Amino acid sequence: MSLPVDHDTVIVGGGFSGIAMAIALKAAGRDDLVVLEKAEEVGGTWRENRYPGCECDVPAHLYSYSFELNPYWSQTYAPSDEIQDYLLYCVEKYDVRRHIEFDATVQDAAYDEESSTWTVTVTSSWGTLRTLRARSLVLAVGALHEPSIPDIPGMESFAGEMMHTATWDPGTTVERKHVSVIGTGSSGVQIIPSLAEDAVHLTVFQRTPAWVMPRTNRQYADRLIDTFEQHPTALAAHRARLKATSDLRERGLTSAPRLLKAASRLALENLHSAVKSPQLRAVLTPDYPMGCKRILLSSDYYPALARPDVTVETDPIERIERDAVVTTSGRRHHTTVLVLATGFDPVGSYRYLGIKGADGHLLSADWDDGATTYLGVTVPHFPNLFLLLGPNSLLGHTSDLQIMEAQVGLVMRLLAERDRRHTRSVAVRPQVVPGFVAELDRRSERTVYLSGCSSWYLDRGGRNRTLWPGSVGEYERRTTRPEMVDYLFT
Ligand code: N01
Repeated sequence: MSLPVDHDTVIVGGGFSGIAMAIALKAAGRDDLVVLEKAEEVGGTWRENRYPGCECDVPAHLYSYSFELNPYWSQTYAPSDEIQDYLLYCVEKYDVRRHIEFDATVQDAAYDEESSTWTVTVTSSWGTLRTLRARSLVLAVGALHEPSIPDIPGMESFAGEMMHTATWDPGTTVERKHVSVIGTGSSGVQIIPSLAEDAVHLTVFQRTPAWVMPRTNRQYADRLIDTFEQHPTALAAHRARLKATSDLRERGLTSAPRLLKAASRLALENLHSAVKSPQLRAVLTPDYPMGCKRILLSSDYYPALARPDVTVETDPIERIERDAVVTTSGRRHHTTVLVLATGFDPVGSYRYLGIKGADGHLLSADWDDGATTYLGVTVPHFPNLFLLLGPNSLLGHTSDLQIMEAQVGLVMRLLAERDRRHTRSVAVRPQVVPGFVAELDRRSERTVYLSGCSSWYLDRGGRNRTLWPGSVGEYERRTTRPEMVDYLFT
């Protein structure tokens, strides 16, 4: 049965990946598409994360679209508002805005086997509810979208300002306030130095010390920017160099113990030169292999922690009171602003969306025992559904945008093949996926990610269901020449 559709493709999410998907579809003449964005602007994680000090810890020339190189990045690691401006520029340049519906939150989506279409239920902040029918559904909802909020006794009684780093209100001021930060991952390490500058006193609750490498964030000289602007080949060569070294580093960091040892020495030297107190140094020295959690890059984090008006608390938190965070040893840290730098639930976005596929399969139920996909893009029993930057495909220490572009390319190839065969649906064959998951498990065993720490990369069972354990190059090869026999076209 063939049913009329509202759009050929519905894309959920207007962040980097949703916008890239829209651009690729338009370029291929598939412009009957809509991007459903829950907020009032595009940007995804870069629109939401507006905490002081927020920037990208991947060089900007690599953290941008390969098809839209930007000669104007002001410094090696771009601040979040510069990244957001870049994305806004791309939206206008590629005429994507007219395809975006804002204030459109997808509640659920169901696949109809008879018509091979998706029915997507969308709500707005006004409470309106409507449905859209589409042939293909792309979930570009991001892995860093659902904040992970700790369940600490007494949180509801806190009378000051409390926010997660991803919900930081830029109007917040911390001058003359006692601030506490829980969490010392990538977000914590970025926000802590700037809060330390402004607060009367800052208490940092550290559960696990991070490995921190020194970082130099160079301003690009006008002359270099001019060269990049006038000579696109120089700009492309610069990016290619960054890509080559970052891919090498990613591979080395994940599975080359000698390189990791050398990098660990550098990180410890960084700690020694920035922190003079042996007691504080001991507290900040990690006791697990470097790279197991994301390696942090900062040259102002350790100096901030060494300030006299900053306390690093390592006793576990017992409870939160009206105006304090209290540890199990009874220490009471007076707090008027409480910042949760406690990370994200990488499959949270998928859990809250009710995605119902063929034969009664529910994505959240199928993933109850761990998120499984094929190459991070397709899921068995979910025809014409494509994920971007979903589980099984993120990278630990370099630009995820490289993986995302490869995924957009794979989606385009699958759609083209679906058309070429004059079929209405494409889905990964269910029998292909166990082999892929076994490969992920086998290869993850050899990476540093499973070397004895806990991290958001691992699921409840301690398995890596988040990261791609190979190189970017390998991922690009496997998606550029997909094995079409792995897919079912009906
Ligand atoms: O989150 P995290 P994040 N009590 O999960 C602690 C990306 N990112 O937002 O290590 C006390 O890394 C937790 O402690 P522990 C990047 O991909 C990128 O910082 O579990 N502490 C940890 O210290 C990154 O990997 C940029 O023991 C609690 C921290 O909170 C990802 O986002 C910038 C706790 C969480 O660290 C996530 O980073 C920022 C509790 N109950 C983020 N619960 C770029 O520059 C959690 N913690 C690109």
